[in-house]
Amino acid sequence: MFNNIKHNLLRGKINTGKCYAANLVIFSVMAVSAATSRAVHAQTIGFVGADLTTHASWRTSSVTKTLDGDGDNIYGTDGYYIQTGGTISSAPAYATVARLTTSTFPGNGGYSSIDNPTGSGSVRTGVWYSSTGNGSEDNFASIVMSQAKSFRIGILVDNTDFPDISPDNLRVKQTVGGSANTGLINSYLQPSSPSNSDWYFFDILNAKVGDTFVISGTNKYGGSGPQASNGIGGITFDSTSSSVPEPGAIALGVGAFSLGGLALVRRRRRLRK
Ligand SMILES: [Ca+2]
Ligand SMILES: [Ca+2]
Ligand SMILES: [Ca+2]
Repeated sequence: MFNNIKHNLLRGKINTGKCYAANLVIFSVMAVSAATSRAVHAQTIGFVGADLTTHASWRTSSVTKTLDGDGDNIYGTDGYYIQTGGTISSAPAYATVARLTTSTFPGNGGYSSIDNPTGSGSVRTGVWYSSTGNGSEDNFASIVMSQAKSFRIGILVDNTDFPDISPDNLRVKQTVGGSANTGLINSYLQPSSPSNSDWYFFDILNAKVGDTFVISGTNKYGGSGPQASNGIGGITFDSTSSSVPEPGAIALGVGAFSLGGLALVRRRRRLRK
């Protein structure tokens, strides 16, 4: 008898109230889990902090770097773009990076020198820049994802001879696949000693293939003179862990939805009686 019922259940001939209730609850849990999963894996972008002490020693692992995304005390472990006489680059495996400024400048004696990422010694930095009006927000670079990834970017500023070539605010925003946006983050001469290479870090979490992000910044003293320029010295990439959901929040969500499913089943049973 039992085997017969089980056989018929498997073949879909019997759909008892209990079976319906169980199926509904299971479906409810699956639906909530899927919704929770989508919410947890939405892309987020956030400002992490500024490193105002490492300066030139960005590749020197003996200098502790609490803001390094992967903890090896080397900025740009996954990749980097540094403007010098040309652009020294090592592309990250998970994204394509493009310069969006109108111009590049190789630097001069007043620009900071930093660790040479391709050998010993140091390299003099320059900038990816555009010359625009005062207060203009200019795009510096785009990042197009070729793999799903959570990562941290570092942006090199305050490396120039005229300090106001560096932007006074930075922003990272998503332009394809979503609309995440950090808002403008103050990056103006922090602290007040200029031309010593500062690094500003932003996390991009749960990025998907095809997502596009843009780094931009506002032009301090745009309009005329050398300070009309608005630019950054480079970008670094390091892996970082993605955000994880609060276990309590998920359990509550599933429980609340399941109770709702059970209430619906009970109401339908009452109607049948
Ligand atoms: Ca690193
Ligand atoms: Ca400027
Ligand atoms: Ca500084």
